[in-house]
Amino acid sequence: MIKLYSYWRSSAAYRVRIALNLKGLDHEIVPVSLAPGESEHRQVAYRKKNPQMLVPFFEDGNVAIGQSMAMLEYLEETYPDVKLLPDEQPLRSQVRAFCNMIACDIHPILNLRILQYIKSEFDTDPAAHWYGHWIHEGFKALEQFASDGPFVFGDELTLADAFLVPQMYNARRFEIPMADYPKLVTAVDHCNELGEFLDAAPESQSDAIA
Ligand SMILES: N[C@@H](CCC(=O)N[C@@H](CS)C(=O)NCC(=O)O)C(=O)O
Repeated sequence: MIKLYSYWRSSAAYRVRIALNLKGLDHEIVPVSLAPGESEHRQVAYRKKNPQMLVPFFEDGNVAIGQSMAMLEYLEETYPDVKLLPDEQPLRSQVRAFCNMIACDIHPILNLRILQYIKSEFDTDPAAHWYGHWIHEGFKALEQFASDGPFVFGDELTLADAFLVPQMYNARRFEIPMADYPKLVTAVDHCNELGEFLDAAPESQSDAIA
């Protein structure tokens, strides 16, 4: 049985939850709290599994993998019945590039530990200003690569949608206006009508805090 160590509001875990649902794979979600005061991801039991002390973490029998992109590629190669990467080039690489814009260039600098570090070292709460700046920088570029819908890459649901939905969930949580990104909003709103996305949403998780 596949196990995904996850936190309800972790957007990296949210990507993998979406892919597991889209591929229709049986799995167990194991909650790991990132909440201040709990920080289970820093405790010995979890640190032994993932020395990077980040969620998600993934197990499939004897296979253990950190890093959401690596998990998604493992799922794609091991369970190819439902494909989330197009077969044909250059589309396959364009989908990967879109995912990497989020995974490598937007998400890492908005992560909890980065916001906490800036707050403690510079005595300022960066959440609204810093977050908004980097979301707009990233989303302006993503918008240029998105199709008119229904999904990021047209009619084909791909990993690009699984990366975009969680990142926009976070942006909306910080009340960052999305009016300049109509193509991204179209894709996200369309995805959010599908059961696989709704079941993966933070509010649908057993560890969600109302
Ligand atoms: N590149 C990693 C990023 C993982 C990551 O940043 N996870 C965040 C939650 S979305 C986390 O565990 N943060 C804990 C912290 O910042 O202390 C991946 O894609 O899996």
